[in-house]
Amino acid sequence: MATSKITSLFPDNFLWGAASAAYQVEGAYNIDGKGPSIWDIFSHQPGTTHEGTNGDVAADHYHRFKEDVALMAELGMQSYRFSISWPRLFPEGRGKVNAAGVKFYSDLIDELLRHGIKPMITLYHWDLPQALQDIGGWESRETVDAFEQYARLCYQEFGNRVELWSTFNETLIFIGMGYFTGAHPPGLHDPKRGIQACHHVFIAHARAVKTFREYKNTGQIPANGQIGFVNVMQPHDSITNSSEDVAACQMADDLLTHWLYDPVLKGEYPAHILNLAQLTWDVPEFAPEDEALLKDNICDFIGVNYYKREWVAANPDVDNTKINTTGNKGSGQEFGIKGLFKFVHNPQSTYTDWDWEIYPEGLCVGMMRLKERYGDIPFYITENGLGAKDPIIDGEVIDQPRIDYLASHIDAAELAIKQGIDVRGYYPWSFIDLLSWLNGYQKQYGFVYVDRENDLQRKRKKSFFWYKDVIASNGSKR
Ligand code: BGP
Repeated sequence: MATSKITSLFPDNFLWGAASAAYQVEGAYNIDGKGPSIWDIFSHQPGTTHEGTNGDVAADHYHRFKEDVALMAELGMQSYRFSISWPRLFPEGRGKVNAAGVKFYSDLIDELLRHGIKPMITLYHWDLPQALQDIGGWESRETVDAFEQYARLCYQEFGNRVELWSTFNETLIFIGMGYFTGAHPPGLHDPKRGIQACHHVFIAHARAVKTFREYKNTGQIPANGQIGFVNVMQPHDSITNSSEDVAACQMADDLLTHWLYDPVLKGEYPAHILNLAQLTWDVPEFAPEDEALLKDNICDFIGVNYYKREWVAANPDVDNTKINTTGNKGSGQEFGIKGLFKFVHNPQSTYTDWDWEIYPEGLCVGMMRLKERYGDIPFYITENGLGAKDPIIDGEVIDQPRIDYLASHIDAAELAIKQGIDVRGYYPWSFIDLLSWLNGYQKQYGFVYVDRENDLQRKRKKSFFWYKDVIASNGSKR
């Protein structure tokens, strides 16, 4: 429940923000010289997304960004996390630059700064240029070269105005769903190819961090510029104390957390898992410079996207990956990798309509576990939120469950600070209602409602007014 306190433990320079991603919010998918991304192509194929929904129009933020930034300012947002659409800047993924794309982001950044809102840029939130997928996507080293070219352009064009950058958003999802479960593009079920693609992502990240520091050293990016990596933070807990379940839980942690955090925070893979992958599939294959690149380019901060924890059990039988994309409780299946682990429902827990456990404490526990493994790194909570079909009562969007969800997670963020964790910002997902990749527009997350029946008109939800007070009181009123 929302509570009122006299003071909070959030430091004065704590950043209260909100987040979005280009494909989910911008629309204008084929406007002003933008090239197609893998999501433009994938979502137009029948049967790939909920009822064929796609980001062709999304919230039309591309055309309405001034109105949206005005709403952000009214909300009191101090920072806005958004991603750049790579094919809007490079329609072919590399080579010729699309000046109209550069102008769009330049104008957006200026508009944010004019309103005192710090941009936090994500370079890659999954919309790979299709032209690069056509040459192998993340399986190809050419995509790594192209990413560095793209990152360079962004630093050159926007670096003098933007302090906070992250390279990638959530390897767990775009590699996991792209190469293991097949639910995201490129729609494969091939661990060997997935592990190699993921390795190239880490190398692309390391090269972009290296280039970033070169720009900083020459003063083209200000000295306070920071670059990080954003990962899913999904704490795993064993459903029983049996040694089988505990071992399965450890395996889930190793594969889904340590495999994806170690390369960017320690500059290496967990040795025993690397061994296993190389024995089983002969990947990842290292180029001569890879090892040093990873070691020398540890990032400045980690962004954590926290929505839920998973309960884990041993898994002798289940090989399912069908998730709930309807919002009807219980409509997914148990997720599992046979022989390794599976995720199970805990009847004692509370779940959303999409079967995601609501466990606010996990936000604190997750960061504590990461701190234990990686030491004292700065954290930004780069996503956190409740996906729901919001009730409209007498024309007002009364999203009380979202307020309760966010308030309890802000409690957990404050507890983390109390435990000595260096948490520097909080970016609920999402600023505005936008496309959910596989769930369409029915799964809402925003503070601002978009009336899809009525020319995409914006409307402030109940949570908008609540979050405004949270920000104004630096978290003490919630
Ligand atoms: C994260 C993504 C976001 C966003 C969010 C909510 O994994 O980074 O882009 O979509 O999850 O997920 P969903 O839309 O599937 O509910």
